[in-house]
Amino acid sequence: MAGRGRGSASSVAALLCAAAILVASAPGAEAGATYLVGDAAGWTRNVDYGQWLAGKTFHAGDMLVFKYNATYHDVVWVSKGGYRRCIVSPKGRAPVYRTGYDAVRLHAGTHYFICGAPGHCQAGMKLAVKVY
Ligand SMILES: *[C@@H]1O[C@H](CO)[C@@H](O)[C@H](O)[C@H]1NC(C)=O
Ligand SMILES: [Cu+2]
Repeated sequence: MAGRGRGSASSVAALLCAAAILVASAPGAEAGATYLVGDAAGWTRNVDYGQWLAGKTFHAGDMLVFKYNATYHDVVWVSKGGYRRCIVSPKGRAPVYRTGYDAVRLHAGTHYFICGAPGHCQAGMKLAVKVY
């Protein structure tokens, strides 16, 4: 009985220890770089975001900031298919940002963003970011 008690106590200690390690690593994970999408042009039509991406390497924890006029634009985090076909998919489920100044924290993988306003994605408002 006493042994079992000590066993569960040390399990709790191990959990607390693991939690402490997670908390300790969190500040490092947040210390990523911040990128203003499109630099001075911001998030708008007729910008070559492929060119903006050239030479940049993104890491988990980095942040993208989309700056735009919210009267005309928004930011929709879509699937690969949504990006390729310029459609918001899956319908109604993709995160949509529309404040005009949206910061998005990136995790590892490839992430796809488009503007949801009619015709804007086709006019170049699309961004595919590979994150390491
Ligand atoms: C957005 O565009 C509208 C209409 O052209 C303009 O009145 C407004 O000042 C713009 N907002 C920003 C933040 O530029
Ligand atoms: Cu737009």
